[in-house]
Amino acid sequence: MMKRTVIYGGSFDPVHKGHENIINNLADRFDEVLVVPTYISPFKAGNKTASPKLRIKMLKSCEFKPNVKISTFEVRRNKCSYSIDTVRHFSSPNRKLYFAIGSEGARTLDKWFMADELKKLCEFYVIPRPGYDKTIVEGLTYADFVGMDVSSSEVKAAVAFGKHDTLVNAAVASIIDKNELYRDYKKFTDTYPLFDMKSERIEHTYRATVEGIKLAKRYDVNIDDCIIALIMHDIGKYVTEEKLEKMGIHVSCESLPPPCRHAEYGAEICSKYFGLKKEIVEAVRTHTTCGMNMDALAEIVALADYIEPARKFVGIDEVRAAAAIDLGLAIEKMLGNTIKYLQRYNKYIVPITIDVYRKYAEKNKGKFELWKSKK
Ligand code: DGI
Ligand code: FE
Ligand code: FE
Repeated sequence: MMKRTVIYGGSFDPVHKGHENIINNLADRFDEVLVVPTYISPFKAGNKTASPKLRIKMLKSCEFKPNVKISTFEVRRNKCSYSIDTVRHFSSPNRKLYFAIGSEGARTLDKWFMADELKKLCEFYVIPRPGYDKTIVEGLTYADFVGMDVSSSEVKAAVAFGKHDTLVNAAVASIIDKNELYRDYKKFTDTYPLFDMKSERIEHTYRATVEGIKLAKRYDVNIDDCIIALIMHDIGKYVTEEKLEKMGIHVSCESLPPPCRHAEYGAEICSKYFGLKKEIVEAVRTHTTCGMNMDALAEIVALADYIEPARKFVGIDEVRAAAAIDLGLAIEKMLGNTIKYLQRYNKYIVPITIDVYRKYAEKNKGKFELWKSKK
């Protein structure tokens, strides 16, 4: 009797509810599920990455169905494995092997090491992620379920807000707590009281950070930078210039309307107090008014702040839809809305905001006609 066996690899750093959901779905559809955590170089370990021992401990603490097995094959080899090594290891005459991959993997498959050999040994089983490219690659099998929209990066950001227990099961959360895993971003949230951050603002910041991680993945922007910039984006919201002066941070924003000053304060705090790199500082600086030379990181920070799930601005759904297609298009829509809103309430509009809007509108001219006509 041939056993239908599926291999599901990943760093599981940490295993979260999205993985558990996928593993249990696989367990319903295959005779055997082999969960294979990857080796991670010890040089990468530290606050951002858990040791192999703990990653396996977290996996073993999950309640999987009896046909799920956790394999230490890759971890034990003490070096990075290619998929071909793992597939060869589990090949046997009484197994029909499947190899689970995400939609991203499906598109890049041909570039994989020994792709042709791999295709002879196993069948690829694609698990689409929600919101991802829906292009179907021919010759691959697609799962009849969709993965959940959770990622390990979100768990790491959630640790800084004490919210990881919503994304991982209770046993995994307690391993994270006991071993003080993933505390990297906590040094930023720990300073919130110093800058008088209010609890609603912290909730908004967390939602914007999660939104930013999704955009960073979608647009291939450094996730670590994106998390830090969003955790810090509103840090200047409640501090006064006097307080900053006492901390040795000199700022003067008289030319800016009061609602926009916090971005400038935040940027100076990021630079002078935390010594953060320029890209992050500038992303914080431009998050409210936008700027003429925004990079993708700055675009994501401004957008994630604007479209986080609790926001209810007029026209926000169009900005959300645009953000799934193109960052520049989404910025144009966002600034269009903001300018209309400020005009309606007769508020002073910072000239740069209008310049940036025009720049993006010009750049997008003639593009996305099909998308716009569907609206
Ligand atoms: O800090 P958040 O509330 O999360 O969001 P934000 O940094 O985008 O700030 C939003 C506020 O800034 C909102 O009240 C609108 C205001 N704003 C944005 N651009 C301008 C502006 N206010 C004035 N007066 N002029 C602007 O150009
Ligand atoms: Fe803000
Ligand atoms: Fe904000």
